[in-house]
Amino acid sequence: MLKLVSILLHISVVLSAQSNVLQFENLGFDGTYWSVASMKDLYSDKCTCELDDDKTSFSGTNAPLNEEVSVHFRGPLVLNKFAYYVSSSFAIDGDDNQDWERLSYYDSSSQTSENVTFLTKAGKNSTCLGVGLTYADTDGISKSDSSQILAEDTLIKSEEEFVIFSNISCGSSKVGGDCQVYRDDIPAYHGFYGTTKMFLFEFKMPEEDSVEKGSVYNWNMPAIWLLNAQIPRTSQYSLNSNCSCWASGCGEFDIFEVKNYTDSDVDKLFATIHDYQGTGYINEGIQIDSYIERNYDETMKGGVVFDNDGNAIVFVSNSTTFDQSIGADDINSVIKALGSASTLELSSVEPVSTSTAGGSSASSSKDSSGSIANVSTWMITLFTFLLF
Ligand SMILES: *[C@@H]1O[C@H](CO)[C@@H](O)[C@H](O)[C@H]1NC(C)=O
Ligand SMILES: *[C@@H]1O[C@H](CO)[C@@H](O)[C@H](O)[C@H]1NC(C)=O
Ligand SMILES: *[C@@H]1O[C@H](CO)[C@@H](O)[C@H](O)[C@H]1NC(C)=O
Ligand SMILES: *[C@@H]1O[C@H](CO)[C@@H](O)[C@H](O)[C@H]1NC(C)=O
Ligand SMILES: *[C@@H]1O[C@H](CO)[C@@H](O)[C@H](O)[C@H]1NC(C)=O
Ligand SMILES: *[C@@H]1O[C@H](CO)[C@@H](O)[C@H](O)[C@H]1NC(C)=O
Ligand SMILES: CC(=O)N[C@H]1CO[C@H](CO)[C@@H](O)[C@@H]1O
Repeated sequence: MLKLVSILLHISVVLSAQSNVLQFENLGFDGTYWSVASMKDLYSDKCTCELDDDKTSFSGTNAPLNEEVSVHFRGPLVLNKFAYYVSSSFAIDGDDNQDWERLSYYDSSSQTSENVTFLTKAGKNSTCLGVGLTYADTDGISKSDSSQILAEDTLIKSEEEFVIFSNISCGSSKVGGDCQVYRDDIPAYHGFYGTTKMFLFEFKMPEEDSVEKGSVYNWNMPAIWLLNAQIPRTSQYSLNSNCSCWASGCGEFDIFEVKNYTDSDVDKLFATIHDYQGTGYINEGIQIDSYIERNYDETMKGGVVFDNDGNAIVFVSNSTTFDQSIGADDINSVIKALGSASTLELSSVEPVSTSTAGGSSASSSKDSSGSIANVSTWMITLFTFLLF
């Protein structure tokens, strides 16, 4: 018993460890989710959403996060640089790697932008979809009538958000269309495709000094995350789980997220996946228990690499570069130089007991304890620990 207690103590030390590399392994599984089929009466009390009768199936490496994703930012945050890359073949431990080619780019200081569209929640407020997306003005949060890029050093405050999509417009909104069904009063763009893709950021997450504590829910809790691009095009924050594919697990990947403003957590950036791989609890998701330190005063650089072996590697490194092309070996050595990663190997399946849980039941999972997922998380951490 004492031995168990001491092992558990060791685990809790490992659980709260600071790291510069957080790595999910075995990412991707065979599953299904429901896309939205229709949205009606957006601005009346009769507002309704319906999911497609046919499930959308996904499978393979990094699925469903191999689908197109949009990139989301919450303040307090300054985005200095953003870049999106693809590679035809890259594995973090592989030896047949191809270079990364940059397909999208934004640089605040030179006011350069390639293949990006900044959107924000400044549209009309629908009864069941919430506030719609519009083009973001140069401050990141006001409505613009056309695509703009953020002004140099734009600081968004707590709770404020903007999103980056590609500059490729969606075809018509319909089931089976290139962007599926989307809210018809938004500028709708494609997200960023790829099984093997990489997002790099240069950013600041300064202390909140202008919004009063307690006045907003996500006070002093900056974040950078990815959503299946269908989600924001229908509804990001609807309480009605039929208004987006999120609740049925089309995918969210939190790259750098402060999850609580308490003193012990406000400087910790966690990485979390929200889908049903190895968990039945979409709200909690699966989090790597180690964290990256939030640096208030310095510019941070880093990002996430999705490789073709099912690894998703979140890292911060001052050696991060944003060149048009980045050598496979260069990325590998940037990451390797950071020391050993805190890893979490995902289970290959969704739990049987919840595999039939669709959008409608998922919204009630918020209060569930998630104990099964946590036990396996602990065991994996324990194995990692004992191996050292
Ligand atoms: C999208 O971005 C690319 C790269 O910057 C550019 O060549 C292209 O003209 C842009 N397309 C549109 C529709 O803005
Ligand atoms: C949008 O409307 C809902 C009620 O339908 C309300 O609760 C919410 O505060 C509104 N949001 C904004 C930003 O006005
Ligand atoms: C813009 O990004 C999208 C990402 O989905 C990609 O398909 C497209 O090829 C990119 N455009 C250019 C000009 O690189
Ligand atoms: C979602 O749609 C299903 C099927 O039409 C329905 O049974 C369920 O009540 C809806 N859920 C919500 C939250 O409206
Ligand atoms: C932060 O932690 C406190 C205390 O544990 C809790 O009451 C609060 O709900 C948490 N806030 C968030 C946003 O999770
Ligand atoms: C990056 O550089 C800054 C400023 O020199 C430093 O404070 C920070 O610790 C460095 N970050 C990493 C991950 O090495
Ligand atoms: C009861 C409990 O400890 N739940 C935790 C399980 O793990 C998730 C992350 O994987 C946490 O968010 C839950 O709080």
